[in-house]
Amino acid sequence: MSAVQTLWAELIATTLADAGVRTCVISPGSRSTPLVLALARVARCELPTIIDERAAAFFGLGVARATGAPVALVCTSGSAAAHYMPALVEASMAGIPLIAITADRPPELQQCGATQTIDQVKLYGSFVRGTFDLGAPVASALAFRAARRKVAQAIALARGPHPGPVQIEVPLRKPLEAIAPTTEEERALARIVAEPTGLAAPPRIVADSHALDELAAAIASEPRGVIIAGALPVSFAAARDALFALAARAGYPVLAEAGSQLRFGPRPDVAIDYFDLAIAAGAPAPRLIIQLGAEPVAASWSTAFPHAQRWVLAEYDWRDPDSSARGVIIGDVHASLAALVERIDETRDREMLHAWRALDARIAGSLARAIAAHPRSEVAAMRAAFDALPAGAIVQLGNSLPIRIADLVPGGGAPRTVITQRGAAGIDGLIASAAGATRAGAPVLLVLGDVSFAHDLGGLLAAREASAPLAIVVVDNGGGRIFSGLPVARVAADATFERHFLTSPELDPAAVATALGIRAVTTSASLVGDAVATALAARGATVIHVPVTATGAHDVRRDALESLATRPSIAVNAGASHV
Ligand SMILES: Cc1ncc(C[n+]2csc(CCOP(=O)(O)OP(=O)(O)O)c2C)c(N)n1
Ligand SMILES: [Mg+2]
Repeated sequence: MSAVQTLWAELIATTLADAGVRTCVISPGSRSTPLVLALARVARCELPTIIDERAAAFFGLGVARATGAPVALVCTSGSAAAHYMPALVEASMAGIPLIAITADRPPELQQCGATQTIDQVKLYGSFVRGTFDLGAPVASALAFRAARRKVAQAIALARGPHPGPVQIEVPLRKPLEAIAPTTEEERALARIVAEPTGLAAPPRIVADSHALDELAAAIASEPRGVIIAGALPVSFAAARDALFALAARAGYPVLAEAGSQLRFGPRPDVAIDYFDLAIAAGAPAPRLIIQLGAEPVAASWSTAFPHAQRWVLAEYDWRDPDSSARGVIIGDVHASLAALVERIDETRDREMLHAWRALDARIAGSLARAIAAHPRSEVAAMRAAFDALPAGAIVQLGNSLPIRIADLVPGGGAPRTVITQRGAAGIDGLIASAAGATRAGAPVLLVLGDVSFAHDLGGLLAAREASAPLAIVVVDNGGGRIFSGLPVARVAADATFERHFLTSPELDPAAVATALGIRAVTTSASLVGDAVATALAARGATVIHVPVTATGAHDVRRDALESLATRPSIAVNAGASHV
């Protein structure tokens, strides 16, 4: 029996490691046996192992998102590979380098009714940057070098310039178990396996300097501007100084969401903490907007400032949901910001910045009062959880209300890495991906809703692979309460709304976690801080179930705005917004 396939698998394992893959998430199966044995033998990657491929892929997504490094996934043939899809969709939309390695039956077992055999080539359609089909192992030097080149090429493509997932399709034959080289031909192939992988650094897109000149000129002639930042990758923290320097020079308020990596940590006095409420309360309208990151989640944003000239800075993709941008400047955003700082002078007109900041300060007061009046709301729970974070902890925010409510936590303070899932904005895979984020080496706090928790029960098994403390705070408001703020809540019959939209899972998260051997506690919004502090000091995962009121998030927002409106000075700002 030949050792060619064993060497082929070893070549794949060494190339992954040479090209910067440090984590390879394994799901069990037979067809992938040569790959798994080779990865274990080569021992250059961590090999977290997760039964459910869907959770495995979300786990890998979390590792890649938190570390910025490419992460591989290995599964067997058949429907196993299809379970990677949701995480690959998110990875595609959010630009996360995931390498889906799908083991397959060889060509002679395709299209003949062989078991566990489906058409896997290009299974992920347009959601991968590319598919690299290695073909069945061939005992030739060229075939071996081509396989190494394809793996390296796949990883380079996943890393940039438009990062995202790729598929490596690996047909394998029985016997699948490892065989040692014995012939001279096999020893020659083994020497090829031992060769180093050629360097393949992904290229970087640099913005067009004329476009930056034009934007700089627009900023220089417009003192009434704002910078708005939606969700941005963890690596964007490196661009903070450049962004704040630009804002300070231009005199533009910075409206930064929690997921932008700009909201927490030291920052100059251009930051606006509560811009959603500020807009709703009639903040002065900017005439120029610089927009970065994912589309903002703030309720007031989508209809705000339709007449402003809007410029988008984006790493590699077109981001203009309104199809109204004056300019979309694609390229390394950090470099673009630094280039803009150099191109503009310090403005003396800070009228608008002062107006926004004055309004923001008043909102801080009214919000504090509204939260005090609703101590069992999601907002109170979120603030308490943030207050308990140890230095260096990572926060992951679930979609729906948690990501919105995090914007009601005061900004500044200690720097925080905030992970969000805003590529496709799904409520799926949040537990598994937060467990993956622990592989960055810091404790992770995940805050998610009760429906989102129910959606990822399989992720609780993946949470066993957490390598740092993981606190999973389930904000239980009895269903998907984001829908209560949508028009459907008013037009649908109560029973229809409850059954088809609210979908309260009616389960006890602590009991579910306990059944799976995960530590769990149920506590109140006011005491959640203690539970978070304890969980983030302990090994492994803890589920923290926090029952809150059903309408708290909406109550706090409404009360904060109402108490603002009763103050006379708001009229000044409201008037100014129509200038
Ligand atoms: C995978 C996926 N399925 C469905 C949705 C639609 N969706 C958005 S929010 C939501 C309800 C979330 O409820 P919960 O997690 O309890 O958060 P809450 O609204 O109460 O804050 C649903 C079903 C989605 N975004 N992603
Ligand atoms: Mg809920």
